[in-house]
Amino acid sequence: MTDHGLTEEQLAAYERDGFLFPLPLLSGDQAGDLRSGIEGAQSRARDVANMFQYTFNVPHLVIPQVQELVTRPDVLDRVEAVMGPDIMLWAASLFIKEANTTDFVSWHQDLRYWGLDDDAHELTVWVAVTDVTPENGAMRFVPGSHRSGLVEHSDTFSADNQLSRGQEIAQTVDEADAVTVALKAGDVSMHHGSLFHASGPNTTADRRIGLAVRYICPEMRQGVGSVDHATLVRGVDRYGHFEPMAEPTFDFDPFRMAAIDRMLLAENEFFYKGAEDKAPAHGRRKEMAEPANPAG
Ligand SMILES: O=C(O)CCC(=O)C(=O)O
Repeated sequence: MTDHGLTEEQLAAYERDGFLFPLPLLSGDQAGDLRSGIEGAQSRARDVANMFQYTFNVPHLVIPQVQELVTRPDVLDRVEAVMGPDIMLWAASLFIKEANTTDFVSWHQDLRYWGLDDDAHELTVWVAVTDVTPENGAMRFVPGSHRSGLVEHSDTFSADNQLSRGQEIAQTVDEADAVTVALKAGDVSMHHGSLFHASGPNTTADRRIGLAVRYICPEMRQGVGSVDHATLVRGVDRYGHFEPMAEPTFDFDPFRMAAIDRMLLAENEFFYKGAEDKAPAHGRRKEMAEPANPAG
């Protein structure tokens, strides 16, 4: 074990493949508490005008339980093993595949539409809030594809694609090489921002819930948008390239909402560059359908 939470072998595997899984984080009971916390917040959000989308797009900024999770020392130790001691939280989002639905995520590279200038200094920790299986829409990763650089994507804006632009890699992806990221509830995977990855629909009777958390190093810059937001969660920011965001003190803290709205609208500049007419009013990802029974 390095003194930062990954073994030398794990670190070498991450560098070689562009991902790592499964890594244990929460017990089954703790994952169950997290699921209840998220679903409880989503139920409360349904009673407040326009709040539902925030639980998908910025769960860490509206649900204190999620904020606590994404700043846990044992999560940051693993991020530090890859990226070094200075870490900023750039974004988090919930990817929920409702039971028996066709929603999917096409083959893509995360960094394609994020405007960030350098792919060596960003990674995702993806937390399995429920069990994740090939049947309920587990991610698939192509080992080593993070070394391709950023490749061309085409936008489909397909209704059941969960990505903001329905973007998909424009070249053939060799799916035969892909690895299925099955995880127990409470486990995490880590992946590089240039990794080719995708996920299929949920053909089971329960929801699949994943929390994707994006960390960057302070030296990164926003190269497309005029302003970007990220909050120092460990170490020192010697650059000041990003505006910080305040932690929520309680669910949907109204004093925080105006700042969140400004951030989401600013993000449209890079998420929707070249497709400005498709940018949603609340920014970032497209509007997600509310489940008929969010707790079920
Ligand atoms: O949760 C999923 O199915 C896809 C998530 C994803 O593409 C990501 O976290 O980068």
